[in-house]
Amino acid sequence: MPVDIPKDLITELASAERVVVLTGAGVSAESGVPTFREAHTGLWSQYDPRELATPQAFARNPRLVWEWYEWRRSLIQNAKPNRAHYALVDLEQALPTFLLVTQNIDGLHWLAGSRDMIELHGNIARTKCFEEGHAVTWWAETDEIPPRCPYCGGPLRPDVVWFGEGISEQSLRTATDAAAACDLFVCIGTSAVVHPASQLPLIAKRMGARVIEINTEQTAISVMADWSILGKSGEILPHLVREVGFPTTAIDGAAQ
Ligand code: BV8
Repeated sequence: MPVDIPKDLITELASAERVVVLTGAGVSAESGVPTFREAHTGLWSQYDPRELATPQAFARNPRLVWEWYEWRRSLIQNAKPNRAHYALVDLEQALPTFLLVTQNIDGLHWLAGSRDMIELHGNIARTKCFEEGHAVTWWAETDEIPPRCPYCGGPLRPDVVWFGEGISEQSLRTATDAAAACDLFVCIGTSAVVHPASQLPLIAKRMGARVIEINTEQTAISVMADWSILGKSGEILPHLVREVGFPTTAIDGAAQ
């Protein structure tokens, strides 16, 4: 599908000094990872994901929540980064100052080669204990679900930020400071409803940055964005990198 990108957007990105990108589940959709709201299809369709992704749900039924994350891990383990992920690696290499803030827990940005990045909501591949927060990379084989922490015996849980849990102060401070200091903020594949991530484009705008949105639908921030480009990030981003004239090393490398 031809991608129509306004010329003034291309000029803005080519001359940008400090760029912050916020990604959501839409960036991983073309890798076959269901968006958060789709992550309750099949046997999980009877549950509201926002009801499962909470400490209360885990305390009430640790087995159910652990198995939901095992199911989501199984969906992610064969997923590969798509052209949107690689285009963001090329942008990171080309721009003077760049920070990627992702709400995604699937690790695909890191896998594609992004390094100046913050995983605001954690990472589903990491496990910690529910009681003391010990990072746990190994536990004894057991039939017990969830398994237990080898240090304190508490139940294990995924190392992600649940609803009602605070984001790491350092990550949030870094993301907020970068949003306040950037001259261009790009929102990609997010419905922009989850706090505090959804505040970042508003902070950038308030501090004078221009805002670009790339999404397959209108969202809560479309009205405040300077450019709202409708379409798939896996199509738009590689085209945008080429239109700006930046090297497409990561995009081309992935194509081989
Ligand atoms: C906190 C990890 C305080 C778990 C997630 C103020 C007002 C209202 C509510 C609140 C508020 N402050 C706090 C809250 C509560 C809550 C919240 O925001 N609730 C929402 C529902 C209103 N926030 C919190 O609880 C946060 N914590 O504030 O703590 C605090 C402080 C100190 C001490 C204690 C407490 C924590 C929020 C983190 C929650 N964890 N993930 C897991 O994944 O299992 S969030 C989870 O949902 C995902 O990670 C994801 O980030 C989010 C869904 O958002 P999106 O990524 O945008 O995905 P979505 O499916 O919605 O949209 C996808 C978009 O992509 C769509 O627009 C679609 O059109 C588009 N798309 C699809 N395909 C493509 C595409 N676009 C481009 N190309 C494509 N191909």
